[in-house]
Amino acid sequence: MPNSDPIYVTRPFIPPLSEYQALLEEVWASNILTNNGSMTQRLEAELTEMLGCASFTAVNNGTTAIQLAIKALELKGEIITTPFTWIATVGAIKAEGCTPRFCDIDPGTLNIDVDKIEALIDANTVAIMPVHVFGNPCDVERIEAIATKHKLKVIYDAAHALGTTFNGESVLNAGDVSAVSLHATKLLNTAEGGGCIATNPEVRAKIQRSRNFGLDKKAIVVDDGVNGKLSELHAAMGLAGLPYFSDIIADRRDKYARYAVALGRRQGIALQHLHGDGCNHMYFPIVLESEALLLRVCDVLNAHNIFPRRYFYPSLTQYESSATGDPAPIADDIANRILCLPLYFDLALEDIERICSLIIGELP
Ligand code: T4K
Repeated sequence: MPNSDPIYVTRPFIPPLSEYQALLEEVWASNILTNNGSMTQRLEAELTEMLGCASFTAVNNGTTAIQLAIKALELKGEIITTPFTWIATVGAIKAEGCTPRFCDIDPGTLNIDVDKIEALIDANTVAIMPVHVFGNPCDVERIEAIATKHKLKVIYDAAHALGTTFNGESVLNAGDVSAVSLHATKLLNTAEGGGCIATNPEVRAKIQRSRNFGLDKKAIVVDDGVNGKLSELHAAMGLAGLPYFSDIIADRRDKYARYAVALGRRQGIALQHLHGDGCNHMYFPIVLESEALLLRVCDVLNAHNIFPRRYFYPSLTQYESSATGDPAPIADDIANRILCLPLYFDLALEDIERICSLIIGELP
């Protein structure tokens, strides 16, 4: 049945309450509420196996995951990222005492423009932090080649990329560390949460210590740390959602395709160019030919109780607190014209049809 309630850009996937309750009963019986209890350890083990990634260290959110990655790699200096991202990317870099530098994006994939990275590398550069924007995998092979050539670390802001693959493998295995988000709006959620995937066991061990104040197994402070732990209640939420993850991904792929068939090849709309076939279809962005058209589309959708979101608007070059002085005209332009349409598990197919018809009615 078409939905008469407001339709937002997303809705969390919420597992059946009885399945969450069964896990909470185990938590109650154990008396362990946090500090790397059995729920957290199970979530880490099951995610590692399900995703086929090198490891998974659960933390309290995706922003902390980026900060812990920077800490573990002991970075001090400039980190090249893009301004077409959530403010958390830049906030985490700055919180760790590093300096963000902006590379422009590719107008098709919306990811970092790999051809423009080397021009930004100088003696102060310590790392590259590309973002898998909307779950679309970056060109990880070319980024690795540049990092190796210039002896730089790579941290992927993989907040959107849980379940994304590249060349048949989890994209989370690329780079030195990938930082994911398990926020309520993500494909698998722990309400708030995140995780670090590190391929090197020493880096992984450092992240595990740093999320717990930098303490080692004897409770001696051996690393720079924070409180980045995931609670058992949050971990249980993730465990309750895990059995549904493959259904969620399949549902996204189907709904994404329906949007793409209806809106692709229309005058006035461009779709994100997917890199390979491993995108998890976390969001459905459309790039409209002008901001005026975007505002008209928003008005008509809002009038029908439908609320898409302007992710990521504005470009982070536009905020005084995040601007780096590096120009990024493509990111600035795209940020003004991009709109993420509603896409989530409970979204009715009739609503997708309705959203597409309303948009098509506004096109030139
Ligand atoms: N890097 C990137 C590239 C990121 O996109 C993010 C976060 C991060 C790093 C940092 O990860 P975390 O530290 O957050 O784990 C949301 C999320 O809060 C944020 O996680 C996400 N990216 C960002 C792109 O979007 P808002 O402010 O847009 O969320 P909000 O509350 O407006 O929610 C959007 C819609 O979802 C609402 O209109 C209704 C629906 N909703 C939301 C929540 C939270 C629900 O139905 N239920 C809910 O519980 O930031």
